[in-house]
Amino acid sequence: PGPTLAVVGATGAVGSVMLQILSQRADVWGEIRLIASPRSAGRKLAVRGEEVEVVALTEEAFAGIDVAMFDVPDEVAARWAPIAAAAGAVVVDNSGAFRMDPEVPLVVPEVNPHAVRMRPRGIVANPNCTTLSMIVALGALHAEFGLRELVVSSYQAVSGAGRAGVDTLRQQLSLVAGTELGTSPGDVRRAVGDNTGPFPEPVALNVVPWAGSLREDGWSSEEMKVRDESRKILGLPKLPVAVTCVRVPVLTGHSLTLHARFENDVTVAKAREILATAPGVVLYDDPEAGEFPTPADVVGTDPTWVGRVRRALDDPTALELFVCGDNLRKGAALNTAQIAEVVAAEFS
Ligand code: 2RA
Repeated sequence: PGPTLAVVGATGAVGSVMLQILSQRADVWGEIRLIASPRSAGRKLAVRGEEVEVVALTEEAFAGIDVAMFDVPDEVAARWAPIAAAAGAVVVDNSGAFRMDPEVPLVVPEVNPHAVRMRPRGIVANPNCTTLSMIVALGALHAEFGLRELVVSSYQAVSGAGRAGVDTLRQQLSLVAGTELGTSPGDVRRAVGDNTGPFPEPVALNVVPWAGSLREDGWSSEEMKVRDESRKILGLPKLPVAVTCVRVPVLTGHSLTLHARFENDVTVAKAREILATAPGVVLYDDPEAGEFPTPADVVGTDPTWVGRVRRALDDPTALELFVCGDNLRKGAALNTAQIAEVVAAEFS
């Protein structure tokens, strides 16, 4: 049998997608153990067509585990990932707790798979979903053209904020559907009430230029993550990156517009060739036919979708792109599973 795998946080929004992904991909695992908070212990969840009982998160739960995936809040990962690593597991962590630790590699298998092996703490980090929704396409272009500057705007789905984000949008939509709301200042806000869930403003019939928490000088934590993580994954520690993160009324599927400036002049033909052949990327770009990716069409799929590829009007070294991907799959569970599979290959 293959190495043993623990899924920590099996009952959460990403954990549920992880169980689907583990059931769909080529099975490289021996035992799969499902771990969650004591509250969820005893529940039975389906993985690989079998019902598996969830066990409580304790030190003993990691006995005999080779690889442990973590899909839990930052503070839970910060406490428990080192415990799992000390018990002998290689941890693949999807929280923000270790991503910028210099002793923890931040890995996207299509971009920097070799980094997996440099893990002195026994922990490998999975990037944030917003970074992940663009980085495979961007990494492919960087490998050919040499990235010099990046300007990003995100259009982030509510499931990035977990089950609470999804519940909030659904509830708000039910309050505004079929009304005349959205025609006078503040009418949507009054209709949905003060409880805006994990978002600072109503998200139904709206866009909210905010994700995460406040950092220095007015930047949001999400914006800093996109910048810091892109630099680390691409190995470009000084890359100039400007980011604005925006939440939109989409359930699942993060989209981003990119302005990427490269070392030399670029052509759209070459960029299209790269994107059409890069593993994990689908080029879907035919403006004459009105074809470009949208979150409603790409939700539930694995690739990074790219459309609207143009050369910048005023800079022959820059490209403009629209990218779109499932923030719960490639943006979280799928990339974690891919990293874990790279680690699993070390056991054979
Ligand atoms: C979000 N990126 O979309 C965050 C979650 N990791 O809110």
